[in-house]
Amino acid sequence: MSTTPRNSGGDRKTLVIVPTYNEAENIERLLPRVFSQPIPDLHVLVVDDSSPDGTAELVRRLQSTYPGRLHLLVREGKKGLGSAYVEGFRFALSHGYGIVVEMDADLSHNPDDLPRLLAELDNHDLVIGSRYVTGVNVINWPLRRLLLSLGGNWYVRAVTRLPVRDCTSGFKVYKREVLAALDLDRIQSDGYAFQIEMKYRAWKKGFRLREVPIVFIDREAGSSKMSKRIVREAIWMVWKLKILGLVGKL
Ligand SMILES: Nc1nc2c(ncn2[C@@H]2O[C@H](COP(=O)(O)OP(=O)(O)O)[C@@H](O)[C@H]2O)c(=O)[nH]1
Ligand SMILES: [Mg+2]
Repeated sequence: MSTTPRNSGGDRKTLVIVPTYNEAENIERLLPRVFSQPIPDLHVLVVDDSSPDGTAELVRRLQSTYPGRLHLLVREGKKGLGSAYVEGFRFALSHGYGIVVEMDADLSHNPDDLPRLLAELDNHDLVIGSRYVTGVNVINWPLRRLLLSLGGNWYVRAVTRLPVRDCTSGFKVYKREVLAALDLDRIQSDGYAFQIEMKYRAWKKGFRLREVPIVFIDREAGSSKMSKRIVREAIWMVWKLKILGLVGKL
């Protein structure tokens, strides 16, 4: 398998979108690792929900280190991961990015995996960094969290038939065409449900999905924003998606 990045042409600018809520410590460590990847025309957009820990101010200060390549969107109040990504997608589409990456700020997603994920775009439209294609590649999660993730993925596949092992993965690479084909106004889910919804909608539109094995390491700094509400939302959302798919209203 080649690891040559796909975006060698001038029109294949890549945008890595990183949503943040109280990730000052992590974003400072993440950014140099992303920008050191051998990927041409690589930009980052941080979408911060006015984190009380000053994540946005820190990013603003770092902008001079990466002139013109580090973008920041600050929203008023914590509005959720899903809508942060949707705003990021709109930014990507309106600024001519050809490749768009979803990535967590907490270093659970390894920036060194980016070239390997991007290389798969030669033959696919949505590439998913997957914890579950080669066994279970998750480090440092409590057993309860792992069982919730594995059980959740089984449930999503059983209900929707989405042919993906890691339906809730948030490490993803889209070709611009995928985002342009989706009606972003309709995407209102958050957390797990958002990750499932994006994959399901892309699959239903006939785009080619590909899972690439990654190792997911639980965060060392900061705290998780996972909640019972996010799990509940995902439980009913898969039925909503399935029904919308069946009646052709996706
Ligand atoms: N902008 C924004 N980012 C969020 C929000 N909730 C979570 N995030 C970010 O989404 C990413 C994943 O969240 P995380 O809490 O690590 O989820 P977990 O890995 O499932 O425990 C991290 O970069 C968070 O800072 C939110 O409401 N708004
Ligand atoms: Mg995390």
